[in-house]
Amino acid sequence: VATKVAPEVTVFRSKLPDIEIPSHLPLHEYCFARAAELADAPCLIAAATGRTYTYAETRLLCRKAAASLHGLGVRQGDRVMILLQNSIEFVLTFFGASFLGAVTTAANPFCTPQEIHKQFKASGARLIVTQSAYVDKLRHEAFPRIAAASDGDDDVLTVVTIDDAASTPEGCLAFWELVSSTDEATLPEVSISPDDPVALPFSSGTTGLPKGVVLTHGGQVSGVAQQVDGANPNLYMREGDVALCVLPLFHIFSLNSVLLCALRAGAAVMLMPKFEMGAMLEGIQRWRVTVAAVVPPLVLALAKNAALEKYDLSSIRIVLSGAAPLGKELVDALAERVPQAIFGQGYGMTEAGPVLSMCPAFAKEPSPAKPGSCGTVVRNAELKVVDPDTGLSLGRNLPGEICIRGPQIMKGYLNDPEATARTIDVDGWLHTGDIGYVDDDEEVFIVDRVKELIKFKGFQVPPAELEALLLAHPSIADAAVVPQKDDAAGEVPVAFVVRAADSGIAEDAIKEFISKQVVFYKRLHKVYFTHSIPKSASGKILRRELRAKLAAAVTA
Ligand code: 4UU
Repeated sequence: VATKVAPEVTVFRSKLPDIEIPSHLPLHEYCFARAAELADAPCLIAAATGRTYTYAETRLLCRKAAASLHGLGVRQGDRVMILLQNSIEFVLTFFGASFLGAVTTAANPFCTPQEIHKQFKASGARLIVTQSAYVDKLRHEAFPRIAAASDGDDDVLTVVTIDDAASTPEGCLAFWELVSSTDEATLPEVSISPDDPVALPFSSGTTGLPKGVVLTHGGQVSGVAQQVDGANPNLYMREGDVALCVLPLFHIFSLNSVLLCALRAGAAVMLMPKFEMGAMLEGIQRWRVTVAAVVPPLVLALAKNAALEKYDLSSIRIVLSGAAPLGKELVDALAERVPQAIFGQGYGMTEAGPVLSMCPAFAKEPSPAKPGSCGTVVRNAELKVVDPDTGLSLGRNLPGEICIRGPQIMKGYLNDPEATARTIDVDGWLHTGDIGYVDDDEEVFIVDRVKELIKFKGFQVPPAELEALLLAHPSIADAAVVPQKDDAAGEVPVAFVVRAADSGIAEDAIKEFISKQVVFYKRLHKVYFTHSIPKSASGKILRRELRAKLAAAVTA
């Protein structure tokens, strides 16, 4: 019998020592661990109203929100959908559900009714917390009837709106009326295990349609601890810090690295409902923001904005960019105007819980990072780089697919064991679909993406979703959607389309057909007509060929 020799695996680990992670705690207990000590310290700042909530107030309101949800029938394991911009109510609903052992699934309120419904249905939610402005989307025929009480009918949708009680739409319940009239003492004792889900963001991962990403209490506690816990936290925040929360909380970057990390660290979170340059600069100046989480297009907008000079931005000490590649030129352009700040990147992926690597210059005892680097792998985790064709482990400075293993990664995709098995292998390695390498100083560099995913300003655009919509059009015989490089957005989705026989359908008609059905960042920017879509023997679209075609057309 031949002995199988395990091929050598190069595992990259953090230079920082591993830490003790209290992963037995439910996420809310872990994040509010110092709420009593910091009772009067600011926790949440609503930039829109100027109201500040202390740690004691925030925790109490979260418990009241939990008791309110319980009063509406939400039980341990149930799913609650959040359809909100960044707001106090988003945070209260998220932690309210957590206190109950329930799970929140947050969606972009700008999504179309069809998009929202897909996530609603897949998640199995029965209750949605939203704003009256979005309720019409939930009156779409696909959704169950909106009703305040179930009146014997099981298939109804409970909708809670955050606006003042007077403007509560028909059939909906007023969030603040519920919260203020509910006694937190009615909150039941629930026993939560680290393996229980707490959040269900949607992501298309390396292939296919968006899927529910099951993130657990233990996983999120680990993911936050890797960033802000220990004697030398990698992302150093403390009481007195103010974190800018302008990136949407329905995306994991903002939820985890801004909200959860800031609360754990005892910092305040300045919530901005949407990106508006003037209001954001105003807010940074007024509340002395110290830590700013951004995406590259936001860095670009800031760097180009002349109004910057008119604001005092001297409080900013950290600018953390993520979700898409950040070039050196962009950093230099903004660094000139915010000279005291340290610029760096985090590299995350929803399924990875989310952070794989973080800039070491953000640490309490900082070490430098090179331009373009995504930082070093987080503690208590292992990273490896594999040849995408052979799966064999690669050494330093050799680009390949980045894989991550650790307590922070997702439990799996909701109700999709096959997709889970394609992403997390039998040894527990999560395959990212990103191509990158680790250099001599342990720094991670991302150079390409082998997965289908397109990122428009950091937002996910799953090609499979657009392809399915295109194929549903009677004048379209075949279609493929791929990313095209774009200065402002990073990437934009463009389509290759094969017209049905005898069809003369025009580019504009196709673009409009899609834009009616999708949120703004999934709109097609260009349609290229072609005679056939290149495919492998097994029928898979050869996206690399199409991307090469685009690149050649641009340089031609
Ligand atoms: C090049 O984008 C995210 C999460 C980002 C994040 C989270 C916490 C960044 C910093 C942080 O602290 O998640 P998804 O699932 O929307 O998209 C994941 C993909 C990655 O696989 C990669 O292709 O987004 C891309 N990406 C990046 N690319 C994420 N971060 C980076 C980066 N540079 N810094």
